[in-house]
Amino acid sequence: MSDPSKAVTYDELGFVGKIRIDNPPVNALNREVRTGMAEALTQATANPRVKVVLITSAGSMFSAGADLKEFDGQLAGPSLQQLQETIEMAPVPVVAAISGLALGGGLELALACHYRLAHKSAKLGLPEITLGIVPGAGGTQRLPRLIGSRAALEMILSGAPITAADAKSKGLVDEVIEGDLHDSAIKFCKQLVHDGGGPRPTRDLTVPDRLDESVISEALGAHARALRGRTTQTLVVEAVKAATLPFAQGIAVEAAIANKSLASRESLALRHVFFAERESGKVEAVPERSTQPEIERVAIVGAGTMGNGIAMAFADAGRSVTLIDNDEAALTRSRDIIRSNYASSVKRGRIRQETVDERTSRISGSTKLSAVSSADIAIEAVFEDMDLKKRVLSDLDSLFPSERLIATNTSTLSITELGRATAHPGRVLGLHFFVPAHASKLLEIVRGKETSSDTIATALHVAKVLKKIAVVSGDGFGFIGNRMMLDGYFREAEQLLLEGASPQQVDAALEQFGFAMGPQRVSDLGGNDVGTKVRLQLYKRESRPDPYFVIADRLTELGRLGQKTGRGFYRYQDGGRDALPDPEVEKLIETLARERGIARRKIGDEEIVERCILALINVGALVLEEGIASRASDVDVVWTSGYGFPRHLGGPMFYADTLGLAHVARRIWHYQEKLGPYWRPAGLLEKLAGENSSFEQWDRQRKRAIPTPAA
Ligand code: 3H9
Repeated sequence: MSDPSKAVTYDELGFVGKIRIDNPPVNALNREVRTGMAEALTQATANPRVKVVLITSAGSMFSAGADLKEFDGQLAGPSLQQLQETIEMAPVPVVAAISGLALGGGLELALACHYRLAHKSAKLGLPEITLGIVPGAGGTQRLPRLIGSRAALEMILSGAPITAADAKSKGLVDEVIEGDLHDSAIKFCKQLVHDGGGPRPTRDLTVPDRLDESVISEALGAHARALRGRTTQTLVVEAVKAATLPFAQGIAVEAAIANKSLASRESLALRHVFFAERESGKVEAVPERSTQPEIERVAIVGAGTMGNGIAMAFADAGRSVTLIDNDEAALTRSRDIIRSNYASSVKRGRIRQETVDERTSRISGSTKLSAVSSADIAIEAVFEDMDLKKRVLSDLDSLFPSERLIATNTSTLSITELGRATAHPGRVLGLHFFVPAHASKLLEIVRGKETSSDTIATALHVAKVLKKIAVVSGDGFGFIGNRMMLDGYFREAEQLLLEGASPQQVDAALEQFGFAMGPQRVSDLGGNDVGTKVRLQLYKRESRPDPYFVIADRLTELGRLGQKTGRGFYRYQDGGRDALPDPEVEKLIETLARERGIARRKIGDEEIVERCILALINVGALVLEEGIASRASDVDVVWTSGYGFPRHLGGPMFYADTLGLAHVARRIWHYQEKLGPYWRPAGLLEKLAGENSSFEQWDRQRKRAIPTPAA
C-alpha cells in the first residue's frame, strides 16, 4: 500500500507496479527519494505478478534533478547512478511518465528507463551547465545514444529545456500525451505487456554520430557569448566525446569529469548565486502570508522612461496599468514609445503581434491623479527631484486607500524623507527598477525607517508577480548597488584614468575579468549626465573628497553625454555603438590630473582589475556593516543580476571569499599606504580577515533580518 507521508510511494495496479515521486517542491532526487525508489523497484521486481514498472510524479513537475544541497556533503544512500543501473537492468520494462519539468538528474533518470512518455506541456532539459556542472548521471552517455552526439552536445551546452514535441522529433521520448498523462501511461504499459515489449536498455544503443572538430567548434561558437569566461563547456565536450566508447568506459569518464566540474570554483560560485537568488526574497520579520493581496490594477505616476518601462513590466505580467501624467503630450509620447519598444521585440521574433496587442490594451493613460483610486498599488515615477516627489506622494496619499502600498521609484533619494511627506509613511517604500524596467532582472526594494513589514511583504509579492529577483535594501545613499558602484568600482576606475590608464585600457581589463562592458562604456551607454545628476543628489546628503568623478562630470559639462550625443569617454561615429578612443578625452584627463598634482604613469591591467574589484568589495563590506544590505549573498545577487558582475565568479563578496579575506585586507592596506586614506578597509572586512572567517560564514551566523535603516 502507498504511504502518502513518504517521498516515494509504490502501488500495484494489476500487473503495473507504479512508483510515484512525491518530494515537494521540485521532486529533487535526494537520499529519501533514491532510497524509496530503490526499495520500490526491489518490491516490484520481486513480485512475479508485476510485468511492467511505471515511474510517475506528484506535483507540477517530474523532477528538477539531483538535490543541489547534497553536493556539499558526503552523499548518503544509493547514488542516482546505482538507482539507474537497477532500472536499466530490471527484468521487466520500466516506463517514465513525464509531466511538467524533467531537468538534470530528473531527465537522466528518465533516460535510464526503457520507455519515455511526456505530456504535451512537459519540458525536458539538462541545465547543469548553468550551475557549472557536467551532467553526471549518464546524461552525456545516454542522451547521445538516443538523439545523437551532435544534438546532445547542443542540448547540454545550451542548458535550455526543449518541448515534448521537440523531444519526440529528436527521439528522446516515445510518445507525447495530449490528455490525462496518468491514464494514458497506464494504457501504454498495458499495451506494452500485451505486445510483449521488454526492457530496452539505452546503454545498448549505438551512438549514431561522432563529434568532429568542426561540429564542436560550431557548437561552442553558438554559445560563446553565454559561456564567456567559463570552462564547463570544455568538460562537456570531453564527456560527450566519450559516449562512443563502450558504455562502462564512457560512464567512468563522465563520472570523473562530472566530479571535477562539481569541485570547480566556477560551479561553487554558480551554485552560490542560485541559492542566493532564492534566499534574497526571504526576509525574517516580514510576515509569511497564506494569501497575497491582489495586484491586478497598478497606477504609475509619471510617463517618462522609467514610468513607461514599469508600465510594460506590469502589462507583460498580465496586469492592468493606468499611466498618469498631467501632460497629455507626455502620455501620447509614452504610448508611441511603448508601441515602438514592443514592435522591436516583434521584429526580433521575441513575441507575437497578438501578444503585443493584448499587452498594450492593458495600458491606459490619464491626466488625473484621482485615477489612482481604483488601483491595488501606486508607483510614483516622476522626475528625480525631492520636492516634486514629496508633493506627488503627499497627493497620492490623500487620494489612495490608506492600506495600499505606495512605492517611489528612485535611485538616489531618501525613502524615509519621502515617506514622511505622507500621513502614512508605513506604506511607503522604494522600488528601484533598473533600465530597461521591463527587461531587467533585479528589483531593489528599499525600506525607509517607517516602512512597515507588511508593506515589504507586499513588495516582495510584487517582485514575484513581475518575475524579478528582489533584494531588500536599507535606506542609504545609492542603496546597495549604486553605492558600491559609485563609491567603489567606478570611482576607482576614474582614479586609474587620472593616474595614467586610458578609458579603453580600463574597460578592456574589466571586460577581460568578466564584466560584459567596462565602466566607461557603461557610463557612455547610460549617459554621463545621469551619473552627474545622481551625484548632485548625493552632495545634498553627503560630501565626497576630490577627485570624485571629476572626469565624468566635466564630460557632462562639455555636453559629451555618451552614445546619445556621439561623444563621451569615447567617440561614436554616425550614431554607431563602436567606442572609438578620443585624443580630446586623453587631453582632458591629463589636464585634470595635472591640476591635482597627480603623477601619471604606465599602469598594468592586473592593477586595474585588482583595484577596481577590491574597491567594490570594500564598499560591499561597508554596506553590510551599515546594515544597508543584510546578507553578503544579497550583495552578490545585486551585482550579478543588476550590474553585470560575472555570475561564474559568484558576486563580489563570494569572490572576496575565494581570494581569502586576509589577502583582500592585506592588499587594501597596501593601496592605503601607496594611495592614501581613501583606501581604508571596512571594519567588517578587517574583523572577518582577523578571525580567518569569510562573508559566507558571516551570513550563516546571522539570523535573517530586514536591514535596519541607515542612521
Ligand atoms: C543535477 O541534476 C546533477 C546531475 O547531472 C548529476 C548528479 C549526480 N535541488 O527556483 P524555485 C529548490 S544538477 C535542491 O524558487 P521555480 C529551490 O532552492 C541539478 N533544491 O522555483 C527553492 O527552495 P526554497 C540540475 C532545489 O518554480 C525551491 O526548490 N537541475 C532544486 O521558480 C523552489 O525553487 C537544475 O539545475 C534542486 N535541484 O523554479 C534545476 N531546484 O523554496 C534547478 C530547486 O527553499 N532548479 N530547488 O527557496 C531550477 O531551475 C528551478 O528551481 C525550477 C523551479 C525551474 C526547477
